[in-house]
Amino acid sequence: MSDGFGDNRPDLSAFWMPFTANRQFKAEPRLLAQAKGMYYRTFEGQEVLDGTSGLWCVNAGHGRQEIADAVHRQLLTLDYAPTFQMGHPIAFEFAQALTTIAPPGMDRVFFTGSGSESVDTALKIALAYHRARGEGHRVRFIGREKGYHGVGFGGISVGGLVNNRRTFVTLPGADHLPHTFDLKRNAFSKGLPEHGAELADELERLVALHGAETIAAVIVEPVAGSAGVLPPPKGYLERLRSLCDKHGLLLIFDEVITGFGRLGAPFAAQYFGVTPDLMTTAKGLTNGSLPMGAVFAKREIHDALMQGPETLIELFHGYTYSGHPTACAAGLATLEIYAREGLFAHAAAMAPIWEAAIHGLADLPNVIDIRNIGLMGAIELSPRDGAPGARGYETLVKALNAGLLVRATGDVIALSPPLIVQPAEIEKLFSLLRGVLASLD
Ligand code: PXG
Repeated sequence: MSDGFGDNRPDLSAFWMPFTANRQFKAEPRLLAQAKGMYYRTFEGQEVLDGTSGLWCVNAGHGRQEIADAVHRQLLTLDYAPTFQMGHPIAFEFAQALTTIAPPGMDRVFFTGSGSESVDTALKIALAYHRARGEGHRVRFIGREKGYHGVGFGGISVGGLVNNRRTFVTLPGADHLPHTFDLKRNAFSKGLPEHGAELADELERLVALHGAETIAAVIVEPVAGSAGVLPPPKGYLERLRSLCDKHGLLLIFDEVITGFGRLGAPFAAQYFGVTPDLMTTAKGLTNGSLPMGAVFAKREIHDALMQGPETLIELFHGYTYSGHPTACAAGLATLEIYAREGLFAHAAAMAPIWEAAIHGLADLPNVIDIRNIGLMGAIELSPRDGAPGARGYETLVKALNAGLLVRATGDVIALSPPLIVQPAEIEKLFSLLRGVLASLD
């Protein structure tokens, strides 16, 4: 066959692919078949540098033997056991281990199966917490424009990406802060943009509009990821924290992307020195090896729900796979790798090299902004007249052909390499990308 897949290519028709232009993809498929370290290998055998840690999740790099061994052992020791009114040791062990890297005071952990489930869980915990304290009138949520909080009904309701919302119904009672993207004032910022902390004060307007006593929580990504890597303006998160305190609102950080070392600290909470009340995670929790999420809660929030008769279930919420033993084994092995290899500190050490390298593309045509923080980065391309997203998609395809995996959302090229990345690979990544961007019309 001319496309090189030969006779072994699977039939692509049955798998209805997520967030994909299915017909376009199946006409011209891109199949990743193997992975090790910083590299994928395509179905056709081409080596591809992983510029995106899969989908922001394979923080310790691909094909880690320790994770494979731990999962194998666990599958044969205890493959599955329930956590509803039963328990198994490794779920407790993993939760306990997670508290050693958690932000101060956030030492209670609720396990889920994904980031979307973590978000719905956090929103529900916020409601249950207020109700347990006699403030059941706090039922509204404040998200932010351009926010991405997964695809559950809770997540799309507080989320702020129109394509993820318009086809579906959203929960009543969700309102949104303005986004912080400001090309005019902040283009080509290195790290945190100077301008926009005052946008956090919009929370005052929403409080005045709805009444503080009707609002349960504010949820934001500390650094917006899916919207195209938008680091918060200097001082913004601190202001949000103090306004939430002033009005009795819980602050939820959605750390599904920023968690587990992406910024060079365990969580964005520690990176920014701003502690939320609840924190949603997934992805890097198991190095992307098995699906799992976790919500971290301040102990006071957990304890507020531990009241009433001890025979009663305190929170009517949970999943078949909450604390799945095999996922816990993967997670524990992942945490051990992060610690043993000092990967969070390594990410912090690589961040300045990453920053210099990504901003080195500023001279290329069509580049209208470059953003970076920790080991996250984005290059914003001007849209082609009448064809928004075309330049971004073409970059994705050409980069893959050149041996580099990037993520394109619209005309934003997002990058988030595994934290094991070395300076030579950073150099290679941006030299490949430079070639691709220079070749675009
Ligand atoms: N919150 C945040 C901040 C996320 O980034 C989710 C929740 C949902 O997680 P699950 O595990 O349910 O997918 C996410 C997921 C992209 C991209 O490239 C980002 C995500 C997923 C897929 C693609 O922008 N983030």
